[in-house]
Amino acid sequence: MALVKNVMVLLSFLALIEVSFGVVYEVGDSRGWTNDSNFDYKSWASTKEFRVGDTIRFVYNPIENNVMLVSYENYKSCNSTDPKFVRISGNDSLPITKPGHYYYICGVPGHCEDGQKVDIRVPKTPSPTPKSSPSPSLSPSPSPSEGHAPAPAPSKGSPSSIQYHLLAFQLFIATGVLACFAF
Ligand SMILES: *[C@@H]1O[C@H](CO)[C@@H](O)[C@H](O)[C@H]1NC(C)=O
Ligand SMILES: *[C@@H]1O[C@H](CO)[C@@H](O)[C@H](O)[C@H]1NC(C)=O
Ligand SMILES: *[C@@H]1O[C@H](CO)[C@@H](O)[C@H](O)[C@H]1NC(C)=O
Ligand SMILES: [Cu+2]
Repeated sequence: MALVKNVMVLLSFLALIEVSFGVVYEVGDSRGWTNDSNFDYKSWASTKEFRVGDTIRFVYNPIENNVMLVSYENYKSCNSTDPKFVRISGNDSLPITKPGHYYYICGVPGHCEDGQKVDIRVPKTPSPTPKSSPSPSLSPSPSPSEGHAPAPAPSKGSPSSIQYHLLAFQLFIATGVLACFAF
């Protein structure tokens, strides 16, 4: 029973770390935020599981692009006349502070119409991570953030290395915590 309790404590601890650090998602991965070649931001977003505490980062050439948060209506119609806010630095990190939809478009004429728009959907309750029942073994689960950190794209590009750092950090903590319980 003590073991089960320990495992529960460990899992909550990991969840806490996950929430306090979050994941940084670079929009478009190595392609960035661009109007080139009609990059499909919809399918990019569909492979992600965004959560409160994560950060959305837009990296782009600020001479030719910008970032606007808009309403659903204006997202649909690519209307950039009344944005909720505008970012123009070329490297904008936008933390997710609450659930809901974040509708971003590029306000440069024609770009949103060419597909430079993304809907960041953040579910109210994180979808329950299918956790296997606590294993009697003391070895830490190899993937504490399973179901959250996106599977590293096997193809090309450099997925934000910060994700790997976080994972490594979690494993490091998990090992430490397990060691404390074990002795
Ligand atoms: C992207 O936008 C730039 C400047 O607005 C434009 O010159 C270029 O043709 C666009 N690229 C595509 C693929 O539409
Ligand atoms: C664009 O949005 C603004 C504010 O949301 C609205 O007043 C305006 O009529 C819209 N323009 C078009 C062409 O739909
Ligand atoms: C963007 O900014 C972050 C820090 O906010 C930095 O780590 C990253 O290297 C920057 N990326 C580029 C392409 O400048
Ligand atoms: Cu643009």
